[in-house]
Amino acid sequence: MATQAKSVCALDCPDTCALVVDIDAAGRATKLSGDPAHPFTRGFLCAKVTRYLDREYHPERLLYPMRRIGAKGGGRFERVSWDAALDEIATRLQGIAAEHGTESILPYSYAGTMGLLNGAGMDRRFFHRLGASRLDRTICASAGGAALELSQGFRVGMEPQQFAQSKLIIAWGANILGTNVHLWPDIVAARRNGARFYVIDPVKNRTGRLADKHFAIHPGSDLALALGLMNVILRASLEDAEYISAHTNGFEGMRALAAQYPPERVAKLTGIAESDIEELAREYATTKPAAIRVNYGVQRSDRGGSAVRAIAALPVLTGAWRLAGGGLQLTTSGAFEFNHAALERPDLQLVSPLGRSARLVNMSKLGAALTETNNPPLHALVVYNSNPAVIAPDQSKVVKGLLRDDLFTVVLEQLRTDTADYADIVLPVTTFLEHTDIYRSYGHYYVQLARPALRPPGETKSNVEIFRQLAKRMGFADACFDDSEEDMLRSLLRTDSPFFQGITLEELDHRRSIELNLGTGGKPYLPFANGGFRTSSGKFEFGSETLKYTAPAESRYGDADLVSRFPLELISGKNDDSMNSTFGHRTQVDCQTSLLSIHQEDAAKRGITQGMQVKVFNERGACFFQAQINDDVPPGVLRGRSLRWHKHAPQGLGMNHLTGDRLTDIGGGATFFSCLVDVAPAGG
Ligand SMILES: Nc1nc2c(c(=O)[nH]1)N[C@H]1C(S)=C(S)[C@@H](COP(=O)(O)OP(=O)(O)OC[C@H]3O[C@@H](n4cnc5c(=O)[nH]c(N)nc54)[C@H](O)[C@@H]3O)O[C@H]1N2
Ligand SMILES: Nc1nc2c(c(=O)[nH]1)N[C@H]1C(S)=C(S)[C@@H](COP(=O)(O)OP(=O)(O)OC[C@H]3O[C@@H](n4cnc5c(=O)[nH]c(N)nc54)[C@H](O)[C@@H]3O)O[C@H]1N2
Ligand SMILES: [Mo]
Repeated sequence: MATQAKSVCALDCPDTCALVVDIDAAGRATKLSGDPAHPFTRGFLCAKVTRYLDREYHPERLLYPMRRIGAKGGGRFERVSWDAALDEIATRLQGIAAEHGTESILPYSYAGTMGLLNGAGMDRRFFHRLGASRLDRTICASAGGAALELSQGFRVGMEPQQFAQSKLIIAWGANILGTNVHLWPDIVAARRNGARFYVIDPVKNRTGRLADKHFAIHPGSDLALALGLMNVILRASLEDAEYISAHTNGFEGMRALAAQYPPERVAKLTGIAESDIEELAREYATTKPAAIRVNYGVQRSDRGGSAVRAIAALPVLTGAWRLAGGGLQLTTSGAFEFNHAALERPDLQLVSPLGRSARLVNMSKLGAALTETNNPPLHALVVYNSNPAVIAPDQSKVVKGLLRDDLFTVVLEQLRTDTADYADIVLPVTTFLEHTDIYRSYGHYYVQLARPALRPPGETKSNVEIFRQLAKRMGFADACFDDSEEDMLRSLLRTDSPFFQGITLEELDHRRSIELNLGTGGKPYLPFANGGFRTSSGKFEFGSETLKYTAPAESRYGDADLVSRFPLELISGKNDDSMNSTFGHRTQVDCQTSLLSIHQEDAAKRGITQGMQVKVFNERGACFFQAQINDDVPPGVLRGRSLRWHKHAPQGLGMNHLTGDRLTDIGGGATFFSCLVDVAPAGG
């Protein structure tokens, strides 16, 4: 008999959708849809997850443990038993720990699944107990996250449904239709009520095309724009003086800094006309309520952290936080105050051979970590929930590291990714449809639980089970390695946070999705209407002393020598039709990740014509694309869409052969979008 089951989309996306899975009599899923009962999912899915079952049942799904045969990186493997695979891993890790110290072992993971048990659960316990190097997980959101912590003390923002009440919505480096499509209905509702919708983005993507106004800002100059807007607001005395005096610190410094950024100066720094800056500022300050949806695109550049701090100052300056439908959203994740320590057990480091916290290795510098790190050098890498051979910057270095014969690499995966090709041992894992997990969100305030909807195929196991078994193999006797999924869920929910008041595992099992207890009794959640900042001062910290704008070195306005050699800026933003590299197995010729948008002016100068194969290059490497000449980008900017698997790209070269591994100003994040290149016909 056909049935339906509930699940949760585990992909790394702010929307964290509630799913309904149609299952036939043989237990096979026939359809995925958005749960119509979920207040944010509202019964629809994005195009990529609608087709997720192609991936679930892909003929190349990994089903058995495998061991490398032949040369490192050659991608040749033989099937082995789980016992053989786990024994070999344990023996090798023990040997490496004995010879080089436990910190010569590095886990590498990110948000391939957003589930907490499989994303930061038994794995964390395992590596803490082992005394392995700790991974600083900076690849995506750490600059913006750190900025909010410094300014607001707390990574929360507007409830998404409140955007429907806004009268002015600014999507600031936020491709809502591409990466956060479940917010779109609220924007449509607001516009029906007369709201205006503006987009600030160097690229005119689908979201920008649907806006009332699109501001094509120079990449990496958002800090300057925010300072310019503050300049106009303060000059016209449109600030909320009462809110500022009650709830902020450092305002006078901010005023002095903003005074140095009049519109005529900011126009030059940002490429946005003086009159547009003037009007935008006045409109933003006088339209109530006004909302800013800023996404992570803004902070993937050298000055990204400061940019987010300055943007976050705007709703504070105007008191936009006072009203429902006003404020800002970068993330909502800070409200999910689970008992992470009980799940991850950082205390286990004390009983590891190190007896202290292990060193931190920044994941955005993986190439350097594998090829340059000493004391001790890395000798083992365990990868799960991530595909570093594609997604990490400065790929030439990453690949050089992965090719090291004296690096033992284990990869837990669902498909034969590029990273899996470099493994010594590949372990087949379940998908989110096949295991239990619990989910927070970074785009809404619902906590969700998923139980397995489908049977795990072949010999696949979940990350949780694999690390549990590995712990036994390593002789870790601590009781936490016997914990079941239920035990782990209960530990996570053992929290004093008021947000979790009244939320139990039983209730979650029953309802699957529960709104956090935002303490509003059903009224809109206004996190900062009356202050409520969680900085040590309890106030919003303007931090003006750290916010002076200087052009990023890797931009058309930075290092003159570099600019003369590589005059174009490459933005490798998200592809509407994929999820980082998660759908990289698709090789259809229409795959958007092989396209490059270029402006007519830049194309003509280089003899590039429509549809031509082109080579984008800089001092770090090269990558090939098909040119699309259009007005998606202004002159000086190229746009690629991330990310295809290297093995499906010409000469095995991907986007991240071009990007560098410099870190952001705050938070140690990756600077994917501060990237200078040039382009030429591929044949030339
Ligand atoms: N379809 C799809 N959805 C996804 C993903 C995906 O790969 N595909 N990835 C998921 C992940 S991991 C994340 S972190 C989120 C990210 O979601 P977003 O942050 O929305 O995605 P990005 O494409 O990184 O950046 C957003 C926009 O910022 C713009 N941008 C680039 N540089 C600048 C700049 O200097 N200033 C300004 N103002 N804008 C700039 C880009 O052109 C882009 O349109 O999306 C998630 N959702
Ligand atoms: N040039 C450029 N590079 C970028 C970006 C960009 O915009 N431009 N974006 C950056 C950003 S924001 C991010 S977040 C990173 C994302 O980079 P990654 O975190 O590497 O994300 P994905 O490429 O989607 O790969 C996730 C992998 O996890 C696997 N996976 C899923 N579920 C499970 C599971 O339960 N267990 C195990 N073991 N594996 C699982 C999937 O099969 C997939 O291969 O990429 C970064 N790289
Ligand atoms: Mo991300």
